[in-house]
Amino acid sequence: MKSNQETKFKNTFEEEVYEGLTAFPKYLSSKYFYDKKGDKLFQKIMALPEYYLTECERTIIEENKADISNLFSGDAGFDLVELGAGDGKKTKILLQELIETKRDFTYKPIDISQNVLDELEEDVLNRWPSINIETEQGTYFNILKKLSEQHKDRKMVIVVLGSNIGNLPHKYAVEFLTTIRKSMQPEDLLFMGFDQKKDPQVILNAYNDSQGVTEEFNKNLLSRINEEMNANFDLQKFNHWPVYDPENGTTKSFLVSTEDQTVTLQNLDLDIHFSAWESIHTEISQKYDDVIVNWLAQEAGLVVEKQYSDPKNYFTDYIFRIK
Ligand code: AVI
Repeated sequence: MKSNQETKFKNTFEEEVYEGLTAFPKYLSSKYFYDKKGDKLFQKIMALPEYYLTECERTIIEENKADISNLFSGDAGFDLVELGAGDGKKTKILLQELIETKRDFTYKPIDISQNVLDELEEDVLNRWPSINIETEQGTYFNILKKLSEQHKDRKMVIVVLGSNIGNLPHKYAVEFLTTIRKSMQPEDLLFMGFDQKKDPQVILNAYNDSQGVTEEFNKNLLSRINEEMNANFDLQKFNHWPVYDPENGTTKSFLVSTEDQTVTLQNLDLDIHFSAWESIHTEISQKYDDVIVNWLAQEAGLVVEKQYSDPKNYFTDYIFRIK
């Protein structure tokens, strides 16, 4: 392997790719799945029959929207802060309910992508021209920091849908929840989705769909490196390989090199050697049960106030308060 210690990185993507591919075992962060093409592929995944998470959470929200909006609203007005809003499909069920029942609220969707926010804002305003909507572009961390520094005279309800927390190992999940807790006051609520432990085959199918969209989603990371770092990954020479460990509830996705090969990343002045069947770990998608969620909450200074599950108990949305 050739490496140049003096390499200057153009951005954290380059730096993290360098770190991950020169480590043993090799890894890459799933946060880099989401460029324009990755966003589109993820939308496609969410519509797949095998990717049950979306439909389960939609059912939960649809069936409990009256109860949830009562809990959110209380007696006064509130800010509905959605982290990682995306296209807001599931949230719109709640927005409809809140508007029909004439609640006083401001919808504050937050996303890393300004493009996503612009489309969401346009759609929401088309549906409900009188809604109060304030979009904010940024990372969760920066926005939460800002929220915790603001003086708030209004109740805040933070919403994180889709089991996004599952892409973090427990240590970082606790850090994430702790950061959220620090931005909350006693009357504030956190509404968050957690995908549950279930038949391992159902989970494996969700991450190894029959149309190969999840494979393309994982391999898009290699395409991005090819394009952005002038590299020559041959996508055909890597197999997408998800595994699920029912003991700890962790799904891990790998890209496995099908042969002995060397890949060059010209912009990083780096040659990476892969032995035949060597892996790159790309993502974790953690699955939970009530014990784990209560433990995470406890570690972060939160308590579960209420929870809602779909009829098959595949997915649960929990409402947390500060302890
Ligand atoms: C965004 N996140 C919760 C998804 C998940 O289920 O881990 C990303 C994903 N990866 C493969 N399919 C979907």
